Amino acid sequence: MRSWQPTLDIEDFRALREQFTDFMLGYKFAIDEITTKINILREDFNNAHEYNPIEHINSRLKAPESVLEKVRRKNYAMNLASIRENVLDIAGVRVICSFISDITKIRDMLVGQEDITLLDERDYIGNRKPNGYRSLHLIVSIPVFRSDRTDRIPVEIQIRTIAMDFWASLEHKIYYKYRGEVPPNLQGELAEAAEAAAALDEKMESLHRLVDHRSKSLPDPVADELDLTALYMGFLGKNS
Ligand code: 0O2
Repeated sequence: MRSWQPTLDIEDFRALREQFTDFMLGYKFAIDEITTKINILREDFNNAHEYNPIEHINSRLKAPESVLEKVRRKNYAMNLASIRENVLDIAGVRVICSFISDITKIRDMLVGQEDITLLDERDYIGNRKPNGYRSLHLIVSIPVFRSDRTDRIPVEIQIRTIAMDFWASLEHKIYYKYRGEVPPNLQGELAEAAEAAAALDEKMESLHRLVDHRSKSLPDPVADELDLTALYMGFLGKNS
């Protein structure tokens, strides 16, 4: 019979835990990178168009136990390589927009960035889920520059309107309250609420189109060549 070696086992366990913590840190950094990118887009878009397409941004790092529970549930191999390849929602970022048209704008601005690779896209807005769930899901990968290496880390980005988010968070609470067995009458009510949320999104979108959001006119000729002397004199208070 194998002898029990508590000291060795604890050391091994610690080493394993440290390795897993380091692995998870990469996902935290990826969230930081994506969040910074989205915040830059938000500020820059606001500056260029005097309009802000992003209401707010949330992020979450899957808890280590939830990662391992998903690996077990999905029957993936219980090692880091398998998690890296199969569990693509460890890092999650949610972007809440006011209007449906903002969702595509944010999507295109992000996916167009040269260090971002689009791995997967699920359009639950064009194809809403049978329960009424709507949202645009992207799985992207982004380089994370660690002190000794560069890792490409996947991040799940969910982009949705305020109405979609309102519906999804309530549905999520109801789903968990009933442990996935939502009674049919409540399912019906949720479907109705999803319809109402979609109608509200369309109404808001059409009202939004009536508002003029012209871009600031860019100076001509090319801004790089503009003579800044007048600005300098203005700062010195000498242009009057
Ligand atoms: P949390 O806590 O938000 O992370 P998988 O993750 O692989 O099991 P799948 O089908 O590949 O699932 O991914 P999918 O459908 O793109 O959805 C994953 C996430 O989208 C969920 O994550 C939810 O955040 C959200 N989502 C998808 N469908 C629904 C829905 O019907 N209602 C609500 N409220 N949210 C939904 P998690 O892991 O469930 O939860």
